[in-house]
Amino acid sequence: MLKKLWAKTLLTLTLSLSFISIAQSPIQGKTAYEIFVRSFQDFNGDGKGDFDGLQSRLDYLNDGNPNTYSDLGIGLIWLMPINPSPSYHGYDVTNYKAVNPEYGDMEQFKEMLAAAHQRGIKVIMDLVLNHTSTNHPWFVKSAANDSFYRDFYRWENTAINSSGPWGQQVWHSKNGKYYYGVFWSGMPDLNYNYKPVRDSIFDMAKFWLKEVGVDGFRLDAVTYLYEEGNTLKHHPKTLAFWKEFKDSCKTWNPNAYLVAEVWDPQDVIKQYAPNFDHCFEFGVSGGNLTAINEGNPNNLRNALTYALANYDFSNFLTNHDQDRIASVFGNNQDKLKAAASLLLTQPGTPYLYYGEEVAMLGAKPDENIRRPMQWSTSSYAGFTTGFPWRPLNTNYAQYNVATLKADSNSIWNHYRKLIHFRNQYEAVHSGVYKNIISTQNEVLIAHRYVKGQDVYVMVNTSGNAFESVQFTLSREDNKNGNFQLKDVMSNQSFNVSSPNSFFGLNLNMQPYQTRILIFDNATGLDNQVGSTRNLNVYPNPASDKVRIDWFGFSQQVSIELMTLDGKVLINESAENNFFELNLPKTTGVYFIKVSDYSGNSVYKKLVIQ
Ligand SMILES: [Ca+2]
Ligand SMILES: [Ca+2]
Repeated sequence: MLKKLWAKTLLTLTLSLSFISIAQSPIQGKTAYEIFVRSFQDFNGDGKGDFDGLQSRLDYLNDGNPNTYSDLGIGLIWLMPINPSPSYHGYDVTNYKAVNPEYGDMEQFKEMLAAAHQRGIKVIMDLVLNHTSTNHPWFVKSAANDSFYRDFYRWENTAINSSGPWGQQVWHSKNGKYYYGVFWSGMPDLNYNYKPVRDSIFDMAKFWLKEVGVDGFRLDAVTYLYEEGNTLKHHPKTLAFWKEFKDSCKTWNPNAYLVAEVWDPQDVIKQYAPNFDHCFEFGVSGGNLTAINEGNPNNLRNALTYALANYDFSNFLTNHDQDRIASVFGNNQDKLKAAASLLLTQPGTPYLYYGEEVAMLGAKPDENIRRPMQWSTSSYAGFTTGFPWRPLNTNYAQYNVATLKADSNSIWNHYRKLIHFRNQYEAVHSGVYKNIISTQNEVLIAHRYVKGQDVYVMVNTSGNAFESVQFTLSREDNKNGNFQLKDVMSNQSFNVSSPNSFFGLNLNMQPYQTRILIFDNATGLDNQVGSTRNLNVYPNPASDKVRIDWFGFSQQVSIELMTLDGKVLINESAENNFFELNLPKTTGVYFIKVSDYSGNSVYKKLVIQ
């Protein structure tokens, strides 16, 4: 309903906060998923996840069929380090051109890669270029004073007492000399001033893109490559290196995708952004958490405003370096759903961290936020038939894929629904983002649109219920008239009247509720505009039989022929995507209804003559 007084006041505010989306990356529109291979799925029973195990779970992420909605709808996976390494996490590499034998061999990796590509899933791998392991042959030879390899790392003859960016020891002793390692003595920094280092790294990147066929890289700790004197981060040579690295990767594969970890304030990200397709947006990502934790989306609005004005980006809730979001939110499922709603309706490329969709718990130390994936109620949650490399969370019997998949109100189904909605709606994955001011600051409202498509998202970031949230909207085409809006989360419909291209809404919001409103121009039940499910009936009108085709339903459906007042004349079940229905000897207007076990249904009018 239109409330003219406040509608006028809010009009100016609404208009002043719109942004235009910018550059398109090679993975535009995809939803991404971060995987720790060691913890995802063990195939050979040694208790450690591997490439074969990952391949066996690809259908879970995306079965490759755009007409099924039982998978998660993932279009890109980021594999945490897969190179050989003495550590469990792999962020200290011993061979840049090989895969970790604990995960499988190169043939198994390539087979998994091909299986992912068949499903439309792109695969990027972590590259850790700032440092290696002390076990890397380069360092072993360097420490032994090999004439070619000595300068692969930085050595000093005398102890240097200067400390690192966060006050840590950065010079470490070895054989009476000292080498530089910004993170840890076990991770010596490579010396990028020495041309053979740079050449080796470029050669390695070319190998993965051209010979192996990965789709790009997630680049670790990109700010630390070069250091001189007291400049230990953000050295101009570091920025220049990444520009050259990006240009080279694009010549080897024009669709290569590079996403960088720049764990810094937004003005720093802005400096790095042109040298990658994306940087991870720690401001927006942190803003998602504080919005829900504080019931106040102001910081998130500000972070989005800055990011949208300056660069394209990737975002997330938490990653492998941070306490898992289910632990941050005390396993409050409503808060977890609200955070997922923010992430999956935002601009940027959203990254899920594996297990987030089943509310996996985990707080530091790091090993505890990288535990085995929770697949089912069976022993070790279906992760391994052996003994897991790391204990599982004790609550896996309740929080696992199989259990949550069967519960239509679960966090898992919330993620699935939102990802498929995002995949389907260009307005959401690539459209303009316009912040809408309402009478309730705690409710974040966004108008996402592209030409011919409007989506309005409302997320209550607070634990309070609101009886009346009032705001003003317009359509992308500025059309006026009478419309029906449908909330795809609750299936509620609202009639709106737009006499002058603006229309007011007054909706209630439950604690942490999400509403996603789309225009539903249906005059009856037979026109489910924007629905993820639909059906075709032909011929129509028909006389003795009709063919019914449907999509968007999982597995078994029931098919009903109904009278206009809901009386069921025929009820059949089917498992394929079509059915030939013999019609009764009658005439008139009827409904065909297709529905599934979850209660999802679509109707179509059928005229029998
Ligand atoms: Ca294994
Ligand atoms: Ca460095």
